Amino acid sequence: FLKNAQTIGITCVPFSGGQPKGGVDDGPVEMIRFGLVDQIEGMGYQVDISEGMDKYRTMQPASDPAVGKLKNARYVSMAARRVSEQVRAHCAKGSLALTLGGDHSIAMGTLAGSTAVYPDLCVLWIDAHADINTPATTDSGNLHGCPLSFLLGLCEPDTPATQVFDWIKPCIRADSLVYIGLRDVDSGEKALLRKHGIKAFSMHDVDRHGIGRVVEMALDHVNKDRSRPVHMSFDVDALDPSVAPATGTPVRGGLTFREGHYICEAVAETGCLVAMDLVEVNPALGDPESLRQTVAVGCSLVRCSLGETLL
Ligand code: 4U7
Ligand code: MN
Ligand code: MN
Ligand code: MN
Repeated sequence: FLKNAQTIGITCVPFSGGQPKGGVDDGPVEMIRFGLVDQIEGMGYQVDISEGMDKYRTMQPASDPAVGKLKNARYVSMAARRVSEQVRAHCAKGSLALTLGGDHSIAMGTLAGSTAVYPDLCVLWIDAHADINTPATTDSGNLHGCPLSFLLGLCEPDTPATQVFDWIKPCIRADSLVYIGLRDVDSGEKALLRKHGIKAFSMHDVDRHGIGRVVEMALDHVNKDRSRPVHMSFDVDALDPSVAPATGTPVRGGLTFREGHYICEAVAETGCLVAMDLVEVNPALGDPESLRQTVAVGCSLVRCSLGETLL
């Protein structure tokens, strides 16, 4: 694959169906309003925005009863499928696919799309949460806590959920995934991480080793010689709530402003980034200053991932 794409293909996903709080569907419009497109163009990239903002809201089915414990399953499936087509098209053109969420259930689509073009890519999942609940292990029934179980092929077979999401084929191997930032992992998720030997760097590991070593170890695990394409899925709640307060499931004790940016800079340095998600910015939560701060930090993480701060 070609390192260092010259075009950024943006997919805006104003979608909140993977969790119960309204407002996360306004994440993309707020980041665009903050000037993200001009900022990226100012760095010398071409920007290609694939479609307008309203498509996802209008695709909600009139009736979407729970599928087992899963809420809005049909809506999430339809939205993620559309996202996968957008992201695949961007990647197929050789653009770096940047997806602005929206809640994290949309990663079912972003990774289905990116892996269709780059089957050998590796995944950096930056999050307070592991997002690997299956239809059976989830307590909340919120699909933003489940995308990885579908992508890894860990869902229980032959259930109603597998039918609703039948278009998602397992596309990520357990040894091609690594986490940074974890600090709120459900017991069923811990069992899955152990069972499948999935590498995870929690906040405890960040405290112990420092972010520099953690990112190096994470990249060494999935991308030893820095030759594989990288998809980074960045949930803004990986950051400490003092840095990114406007998000639906904040957890204390997160990454500092610099630690979050360091991850993005180190990924930019590899030249291997082919897709990035920036999700879970919820402008409806908190006061105007929390909103401004969270949107600003989201845009700043994106720019750093595109190499802004490299000399
Ligand atoms: B996010 C949770 F139970 N694990 O499944 C769940 F703690 O995309 C949280 O990382 C999921 O924000 C958080 O509902 C999903 C919960
Ligand atoms: Mn999270
Ligand atoms: Mn998440
Ligand atoms: Mn969250």
